[in-house]
Amino acid sequence: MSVINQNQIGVVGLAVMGANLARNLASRDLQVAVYNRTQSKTEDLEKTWYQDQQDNPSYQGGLYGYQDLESFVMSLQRPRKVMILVKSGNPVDDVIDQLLEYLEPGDIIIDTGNSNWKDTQRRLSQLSEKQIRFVGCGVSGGEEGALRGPSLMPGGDLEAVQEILPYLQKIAARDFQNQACTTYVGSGAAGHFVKMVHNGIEYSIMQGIAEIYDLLKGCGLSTEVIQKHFKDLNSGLLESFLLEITVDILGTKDGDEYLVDKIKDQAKAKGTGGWTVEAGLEFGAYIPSIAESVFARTGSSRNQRFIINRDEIYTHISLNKLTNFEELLHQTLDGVYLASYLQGLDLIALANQEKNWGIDLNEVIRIWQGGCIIRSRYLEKLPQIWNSTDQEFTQKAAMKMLMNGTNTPTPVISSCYNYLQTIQAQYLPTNLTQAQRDYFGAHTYKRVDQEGDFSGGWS
Ligand code: 2AM
Repeated sequence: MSVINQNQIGVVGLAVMGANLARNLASRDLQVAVYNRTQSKTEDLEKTWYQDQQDNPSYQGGLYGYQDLESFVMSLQRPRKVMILVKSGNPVDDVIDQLLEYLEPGDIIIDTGNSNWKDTQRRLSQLSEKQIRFVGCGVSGGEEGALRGPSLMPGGDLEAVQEILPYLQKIAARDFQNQACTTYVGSGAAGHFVKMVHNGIEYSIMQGIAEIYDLLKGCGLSTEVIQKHFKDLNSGLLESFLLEITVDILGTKDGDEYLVDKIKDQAKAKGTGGWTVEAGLEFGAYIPSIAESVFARTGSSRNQRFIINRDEIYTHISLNKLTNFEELLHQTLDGVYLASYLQGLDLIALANQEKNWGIDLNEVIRIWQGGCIIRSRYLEKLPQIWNSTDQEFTQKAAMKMLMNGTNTPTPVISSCYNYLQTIQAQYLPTNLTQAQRDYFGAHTYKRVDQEGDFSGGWS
């Protein structure tokens, strides 16, 4: 295929995410050019698309593979729109450099990978010098989402985003009002920053779910019964993607046993959770359960030297002493979802304030309602909670009660509990901390009864 100036959008990088996004675009009647460094992937995708068309004769779009980058770029309508989906880090810069040989001023590069927001900021300014318009676009939903409808978080050059938004709207998931789960998130690195925080929230909720699973296992319940509990939990505000997949996972057998029981407990991470914690430190955001969830994965590779039989030292919740166990579980997980979302929103709000990205948090919450990993019914109620000033987070009582019944480690449930307690505390003991800092280092303190900075006065 070497038609010039014909395709509406191009995709570079055809591993599963890139291939699925390209298929999604083509299935929405768009003419899509595709290119991959290793040509066999381009050919595989062409075959898959051929099959897609056989299965869906109504498809009007096209997907065209190119063997070299030049003819790929030349095949695109101007201003050219090129999505790149390669490994984050140096490969993104490599591909951008290669594209620059053929792109012209006004063309648009959309980085749909999981790039670090600081790289996005750097690329924006480097590319604006060359009059190439750059969009850092967060994508959530995994492989299935990329194919059937992800949540798309584009940020950067406003006009460029407005030009690609009609395409993004076609391929995105739908929110609770059936609107596309995409919007102009904000200027600069807003898109990738919001995606990163999404992942931080995801880590925290996932670890919270794992801790509930651990508590239920500790009670001596079978996987079948635990699955039933998660089915019940997946209702009301907690109706969510992560609980849906947990139910599926807990129902999956490998031979006579459950597959989950055959999986090693060492959790891996690709880095976005850690980046969120770094950003929390940088912007002064209070995100304890996100931090705990990142360290819970690190901690799962604990030093085997110290291992002892946990069944001998852990105490468990006695189910027969609790009449309202299911309600306690529901309230506890509710507290985890709430605290995780609030921490993420707080971090975005602080970064937004400092960077002036112009992020509308209600829009962020809306575009997370469909397609993405942290989607849940909670997101319908979250704006009301986020914008309110007077309400008590009643989940705390259940969280406390559940944790009191056991000494199983619950880093995320505990930190969500502490988070909710802390943000609702009329006063904290940090007056003493300030006093100590001033006592040994003359770091000064503020007084409740007078304006200004004070030091000394110690006997
Ligand atoms: P490949 O198939 O040739 O390896 C995810 O790894 C995707 O990123 C793949 O499509 C991969 O191409 C692509 N990729 C990784 N590093 C790259 C680079 N330096 N240049 C171009 N594509 C790259």
